[in-house]
Amino acid sequence: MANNGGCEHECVNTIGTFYCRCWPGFELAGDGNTCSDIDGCATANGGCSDRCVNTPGGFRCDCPSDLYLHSDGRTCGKVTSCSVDNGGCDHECEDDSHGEFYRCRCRSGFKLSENKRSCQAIDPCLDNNGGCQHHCTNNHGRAQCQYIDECSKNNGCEHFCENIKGTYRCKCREGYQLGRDGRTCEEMLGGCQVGNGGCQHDCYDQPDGGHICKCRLGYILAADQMLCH
Ligand SMILES: [Ca+2]
Repeated sequence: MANNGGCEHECVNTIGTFYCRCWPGFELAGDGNTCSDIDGCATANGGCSDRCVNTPGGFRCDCPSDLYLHSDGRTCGKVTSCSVDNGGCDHECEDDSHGEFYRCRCRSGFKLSENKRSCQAIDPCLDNNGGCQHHCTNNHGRAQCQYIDECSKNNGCEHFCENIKGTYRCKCREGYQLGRDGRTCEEMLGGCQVGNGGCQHDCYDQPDGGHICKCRLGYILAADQMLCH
């Protein structure tokens, strides 16, 4: 129906006519079209033992910071012992030697949240790549290692590709260095390419990376191994 039948939320078709319906937590206003939030805190404080907070379409109970919300979502309780609601702990609850609440603990692979009650999974891959050589995936709190050879797919390396922990890097042949893009290889300038290697006449690059100067016929190399006389 055009314009949703004028209904703010839902328009329900019936035989020959229609009516408006609101989402849960809202009620239809007297005009039969608009919906307004039901104040869940208006009746009996929403059943909350302490603070009731009305929200659009719902409401929730809040507790002062030194109390915790019972699993019923209504009652605030002071934690005195693990025997009550597991001390409000998600996983393990520890009493002290007098049988009074001491602290919550989480099973391995989980850590205690800021509220000191609930436990949240630790991503095992954040710690030393989960011990994986290559890719680590968080499988419900356990590290799952995957071998992915990034070098086997197109990686953009100009010369070589080296597969390393969790990723890869490009490498270049001897005499070349990796460009700033981490992919291309640039020839390393040196030897005879820079200022003729300091030679007055001829310069010869050597396989060991060095270079030597030689003089043209009729000249001999000076003691500095560069000038000719
Ligand atoms: Ca409400």
